[in-house]
Amino acid sequence: MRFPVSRALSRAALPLVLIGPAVIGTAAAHAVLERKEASPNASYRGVVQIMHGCDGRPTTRVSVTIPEGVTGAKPMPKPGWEIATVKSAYARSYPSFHGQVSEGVTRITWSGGSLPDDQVDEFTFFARVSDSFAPGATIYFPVEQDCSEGGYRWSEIPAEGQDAKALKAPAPAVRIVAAKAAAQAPAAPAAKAGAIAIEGPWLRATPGARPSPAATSPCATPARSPTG
Ligand SMILES: [Cu+2]
Repeated sequence: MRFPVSRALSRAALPLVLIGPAVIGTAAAHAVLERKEASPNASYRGVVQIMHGCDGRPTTRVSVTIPEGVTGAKPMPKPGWEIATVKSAYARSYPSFHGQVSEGVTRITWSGGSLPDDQVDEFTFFARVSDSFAPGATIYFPVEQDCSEGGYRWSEIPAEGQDAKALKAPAPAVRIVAAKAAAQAPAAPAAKAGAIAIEGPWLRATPGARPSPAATSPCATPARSPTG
């Protein structure tokens, strides 16, 4: 057991060792959402923060996937960046501010800009968190980050009981909490679509996202080419 592991390390881990301090410095950064909590039946301001480029190269494209159950997503324009959206049918219809909705934006992409590695920026959208999430659930907004060369896929979902900090390329996560306003309608029976039902599709949608033990940190090496 030990021999194959050390052989794998000798091949794969050398670049990681060489840039070790840089990895430690940015380990908590990655691509994240500024607001880490949202409530059912409430709007959510999603601010994707890009904290670094790819091994010194500038970020040129940021694309966020809006998960099922998050409706009415709209990007905020951003000077210097072009916006593209993908609209798809939802798995079901959801109540919204203007009646039921059964389709909407499921992906937002900003491209054409150039964010230097030593600067940070934010890419903002608004959406509505539906009643299909119960407090305690976590929803994920996978982010693709492409640079002038290379890129990252922030799409890993922690397994049950796994600490997201252990992931090499965690998907930005938002925890569902009960709305604070006690005056609102009594707690909706939202538990019918609990965490398992919601997280299942993402686990299936990101096969192979779990890193192998010898995988290098995505902060160390561009994980995939933009065309990948
Ligand atoms: Cu990072």
